[in-house]
Amino acid sequence: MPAIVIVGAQWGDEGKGKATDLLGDRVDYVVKPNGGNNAGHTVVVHGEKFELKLLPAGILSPNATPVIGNGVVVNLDALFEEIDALESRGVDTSHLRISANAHIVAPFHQTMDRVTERFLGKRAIGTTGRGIGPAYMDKVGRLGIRVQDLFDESILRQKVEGSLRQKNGVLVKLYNRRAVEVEEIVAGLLQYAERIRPMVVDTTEMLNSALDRGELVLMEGGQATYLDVDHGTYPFVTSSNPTAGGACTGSGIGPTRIDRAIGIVKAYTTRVGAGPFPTELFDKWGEYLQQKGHEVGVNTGRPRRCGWYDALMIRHAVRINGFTDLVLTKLDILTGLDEVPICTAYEIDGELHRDMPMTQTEFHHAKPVYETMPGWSEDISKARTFEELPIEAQNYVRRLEELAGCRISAIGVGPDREDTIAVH
Ligand code: 2SA
Ligand code: GDP
Ligand code: MG
Repeated sequence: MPAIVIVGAQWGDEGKGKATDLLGDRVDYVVKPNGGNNAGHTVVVHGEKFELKLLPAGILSPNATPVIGNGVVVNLDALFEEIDALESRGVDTSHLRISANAHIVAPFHQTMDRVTERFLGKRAIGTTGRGIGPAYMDKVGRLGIRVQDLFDESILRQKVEGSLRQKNGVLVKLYNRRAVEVEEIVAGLLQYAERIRPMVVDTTEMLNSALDRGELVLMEGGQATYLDVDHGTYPFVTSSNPTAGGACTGSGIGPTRIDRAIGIVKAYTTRVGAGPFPTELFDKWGEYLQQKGHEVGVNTGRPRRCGWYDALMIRHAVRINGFTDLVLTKLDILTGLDEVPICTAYEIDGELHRDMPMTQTEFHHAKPVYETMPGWSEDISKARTFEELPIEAQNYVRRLEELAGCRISAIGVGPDREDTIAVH
């Protein structure tokens, strides 16, 4: 059996957690390949709501092994807080496995994240403040601390010293902060060493052996295509590669073993944090989507910016990720609109563009050009087949499919596991 990748096709919060949870019963492993506790997935299982941050949504599927891959950055306080909270609700987390090569987000990464954002002022990225960027900077800068370093105190101390030498200079001189003590950090990290030890394995070996045995591995990308540090709206992005290719490096599964790449697409668009957003709405319709869609950040509680569906972004995401199919979520939120606008082109400095522009400057100047489709008013939340949808909703989905150049294989009509239409 092959591997499957799930990727957000917009700016995140498309409902990847629900899609993963839905497939969870049919897969043997659910791997998180990138990101950290900046993610936020809300999964509703038979009316019970779970909010996951660092852990893969697969933690809720008793038959699947959840895995934190090598590409993830792990905040140990956040990890155990989340594990304890789930255990107290009766969720068994004992099957969680963590890559020895995953990097650690130390408290000083969080400090660096927050002071950098403050320093940037109006140019701030609007990060989640979880230290994700600075942890990835240390990884790429070869100053990072890895999970395996928790088992070698002398190496851990050397690494913390190395990382802090550089950071304390910046913190003290540039930001007028007190220096961070090496021993305080080392002690803080070491307190988790014995608790994490049984969970730490060579995850790449474990996953590839599972694939050899014919088992099914699902990779659950964090964040989304337009938050990708290479393909997103740079610099308003996260510091990892949430696109399908990133799932390979973040898990150690080669591209030839992946058989399906599923793009998760919301029936409209949302974004948290700063950065360009051509279809953003500042009128009552933005407010309507925000309220009706409950568009609030799972992690930080920030209201999400809302706008209409952007077909150019999705078509480009289909290409970058090589999507085999799309899951369209939150179609139910559009119920009750007389007309549903779809952005099918941009006007940029007086010129019409039917594809994503090459530069960020152009994207910042892009004004959406809409076509409108007739809306529907019937409640669709109980629909379980495509044919049960009102004809206007069917036409909207078909039009999105045509514009994306990729088939829509499932449609979300509500937050619960069951509120899904499989399209045949
Ligand atoms: P960071 O913290 O360095 O990754 O922030 C950089 C940008 O990436 C965005 N980002 C996100 N966007 C949407 N959802 C995310 N997760 C949470 C959720 C967000 C929350 O699922 O609701 O609770 O606010 C997420 N994580 C990172 C971020 O907004 C910056 O634009
Ligand atoms: P993720 O980060 O991509 O996993 O998405 P989030 O969990 O941050 O945000 C998606 C939100 O939409 C969650 O609150 C889900 O419960 C909810 N959701 C997912 N699919 C649907 C759907 O089809 N309809 C409705 N109404 N809500 C949905
Ligand atoms: Mg989310």
